[in-house]
Amino acid sequence: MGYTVAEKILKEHLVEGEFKKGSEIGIRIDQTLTQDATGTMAYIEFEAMGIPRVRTEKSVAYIDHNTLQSGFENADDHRFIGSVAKKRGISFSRPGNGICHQVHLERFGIPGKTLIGSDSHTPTGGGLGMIAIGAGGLDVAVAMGGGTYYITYPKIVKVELKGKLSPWVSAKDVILEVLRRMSVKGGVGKIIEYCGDGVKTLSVPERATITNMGAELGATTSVFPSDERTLEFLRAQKREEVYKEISADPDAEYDEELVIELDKLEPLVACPHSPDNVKTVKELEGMKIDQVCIGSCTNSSLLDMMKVAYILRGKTVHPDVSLSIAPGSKQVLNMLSRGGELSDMIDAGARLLESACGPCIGMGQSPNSKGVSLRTFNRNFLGRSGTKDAQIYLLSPETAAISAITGVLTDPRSLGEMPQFELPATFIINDNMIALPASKEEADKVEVLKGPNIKSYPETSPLPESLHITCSLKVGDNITTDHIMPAGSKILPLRSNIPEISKYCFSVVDEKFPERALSLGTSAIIGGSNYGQGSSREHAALAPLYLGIKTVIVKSFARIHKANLVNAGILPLTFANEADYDKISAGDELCLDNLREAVKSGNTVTLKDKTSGIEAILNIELSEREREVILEGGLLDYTRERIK
Ligand code: MIC
Ligand code: SF4
Repeated sequence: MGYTVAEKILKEHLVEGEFKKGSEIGIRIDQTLTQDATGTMAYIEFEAMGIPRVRTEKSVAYIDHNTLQSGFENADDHRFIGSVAKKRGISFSRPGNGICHQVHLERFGIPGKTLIGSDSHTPTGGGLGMIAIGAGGLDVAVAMGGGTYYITYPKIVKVELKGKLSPWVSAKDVILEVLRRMSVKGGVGKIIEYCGDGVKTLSVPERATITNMGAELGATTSVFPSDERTLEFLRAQKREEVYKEISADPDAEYDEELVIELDKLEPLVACPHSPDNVKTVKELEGMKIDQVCIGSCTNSSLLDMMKVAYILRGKTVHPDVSLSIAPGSKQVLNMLSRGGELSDMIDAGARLLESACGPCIGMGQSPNSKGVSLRTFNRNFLGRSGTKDAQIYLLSPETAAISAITGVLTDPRSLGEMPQFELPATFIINDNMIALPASKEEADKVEVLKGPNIKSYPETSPLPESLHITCSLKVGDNITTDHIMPAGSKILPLRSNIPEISKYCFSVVDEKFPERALSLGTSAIIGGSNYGQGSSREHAALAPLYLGIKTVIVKSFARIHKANLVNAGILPLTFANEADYDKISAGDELCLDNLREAVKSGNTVTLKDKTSGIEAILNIELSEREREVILEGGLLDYTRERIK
């Protein structure tokens, strides 16, 4: 039997376990990336492990999320990360150099390599034929120390792309179509692998848009083959020496199949408040809009920006609309400047933002009350923009740009004939904003600079024999990490300070939760299905840990969040019978007896609800290794004992 692209790369990196769907495998990690909002915690954890220097082939620390610097906190974090990077052998992409995924694709990604990043959109690297996976900061810290990374051996979904996109229909529409068909839960436990004759019609940045937003499917990752288009991109980046062809064997077997006829696709839009709530632009055409934001790690490549500039050329942004544009990297910005496209944007009245995440993570540009905002981003969760009653629509740069001119949602196909947009044969290569680490000899002299807002990792404790606790919160289905631990300009600067950031835990759902949980001492959360979807932020586990949450009992979990709970030593449990969810209420007294024994060797544990009198069977869906981690009180304690 032949292998798929994903299987080939995983096989080459396999260090533990066997290729059996659903079982845990351990893989060797070649590269890591961090961004600043998750990075400080990852480096606090790395420092706590006591390893002098990273053991990966390449580790890069990016600054791109927290760049508003409205107080000292962000600048202190940047300095902290920069100093750890210098000391520990990590390249440091300075603020202004661009969004981690865009820069990594341009400058560091290598076909056939494995990458984990403390950001859920790390699968962007799949556009280059990498196995690139989003993970919690602690997993990344362990991988930096040379430790193995564990995943459940995924199912592989074949997405066959046929034909060629019609004019003004773009890569964003491809992934919106996949989301429409598979939903935000459809990718859990799966790798999405693209193939078919349509693949060669897409350049690497277009492929990267598709793999990037595969994160919204809940997928482990997404991957494209590495072919002549990959070589063309690497050559333009003056990195052709890292090229390696990788394609699926003709007799490779897949677990599921999906066919997308590119010619038949039309411009699509994801409506509030979920990336899978997809409609055609035609269905909503004419909707009045207040804001357009172009950028983010999904759609900020040079190709995207060239199309936007073309559409804006000689026009003026509609008087009722605010248009902001954030090119994805210094390289993109510089190319736009050299090619004159930047001037088209400025002339049209675009508000230029720095090359960073910005409005995507609620750092500025919050829409007006009840505002309708069109964004080329990947997430439109409730409140993420910073305006709770705003309506956020996700779409392609082409649809965004034309709508900014007309003031209403507009189908870009109304632009008529489309010119050929070609990537340049060479990009401007200038890595002067990537600070290299100190040599081994010099590293000792480098001081790690910690600001006053940088606090230590919360206290953990081994799993007790039994838990007699109160249910401090009950929530419904599809709870995102933006519900659990919101971001935005007020809260994001607190990412290095768990006691402070915990005050906002679940604040969009129930402002009283942190106070209540703290006064209870220890407690449990009950949730519905796909609990913890979205970001990789381990703060969505560390804040509950600090607030005394011992277990989270839900219908089902999203992958990264479940791993983060285990890493934090919080026991994730699922209802054997989903109907039991309805029988438990917030405030109920819950008992889990003989818990250590059950976690050690059982698949279930019985929950007794002393308030309602019911009993419910809960599944313990953990690997051997995860069981040990939980019993010991979390991955930090577990790793300290083992990695030396
Ligand atoms: C996001 O898009 O939600 C983020 C901000 O990039 C997160 C990471 C974070 O919360 O810092 C992600 O996607 O993992
Ligand atoms: Fe940054 Fe947004 Fe991408 Fe997250 S999704 S990495 S916040 S640009």
